[in-house]
Amino acid sequence: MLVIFVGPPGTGKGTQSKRLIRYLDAVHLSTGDMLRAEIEKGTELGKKARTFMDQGQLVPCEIMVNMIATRLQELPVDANFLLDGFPRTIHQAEELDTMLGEMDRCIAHVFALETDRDELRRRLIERAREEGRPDDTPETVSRRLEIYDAQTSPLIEYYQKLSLLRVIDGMGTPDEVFARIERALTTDGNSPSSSK
Ligand code: B4P
Repeated sequence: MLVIFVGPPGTGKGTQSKRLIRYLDAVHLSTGDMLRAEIEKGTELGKKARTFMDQGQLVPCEIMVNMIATRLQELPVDANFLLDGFPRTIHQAEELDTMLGEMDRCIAHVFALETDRDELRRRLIERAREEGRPDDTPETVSRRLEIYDAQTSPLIEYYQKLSLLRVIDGMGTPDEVFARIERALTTDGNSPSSSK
């Protein structure tokens, strides 16, 4: 099974992904985590990505598509996997469709996590206080939300047209949000291990 999380920064994609990979026994592919690991290691890719991330910009698509393509090639053919933070543009979604077609895999669900803007800002400012992420400053958060609206939110309609979209209310505690995701999976008739 392949599951994708879409949503604005701070909506809980990473938080819910960690729960869902345990539930589905899936591999977690988080592009944000991959980029932060490259920055931590001081690679050329990390240095380049950092200049975009620190300003709240998306990292160029060719970098992200190559990164995901490499990871997908490394996965066992029948692995359940969860994409967290990819795709973030229509171009990335189309590239993903091509990659999956070549692998003879298809997307089972796209979960769109919806959260109020005030709550998103509150969570990210809180995370800035706790973790000191350089892209969580108030100015950068505003920029990231603008970029989400302009470049990522069109994915909602893209996946709606493909009948893959499941809208999940992202308000409430992480456990409450996860209970909604679990319900959406089970009401669809899919058990965690079905539909490769
Ligand atoms: P990501 O790492 O994907 O970061 P995110 O969108 O900020 O976080 P997420 O929605 O996962 O929030 P989280 O669960 O952590 O991306 C970072 C950057 O990498 C991007 O801005 C971009 O520059 C670059 N990038 C990544 N992928 C890319 C791509 N495909 N193309 C181009 N560029 C790309 O939650 C946030 C906080 O809220 C946490 O502190 C959490 O504890 C808290 N929280 C979560 N759920 C909560 C709840 N229900 N109640 C209270 N708090 C909650």
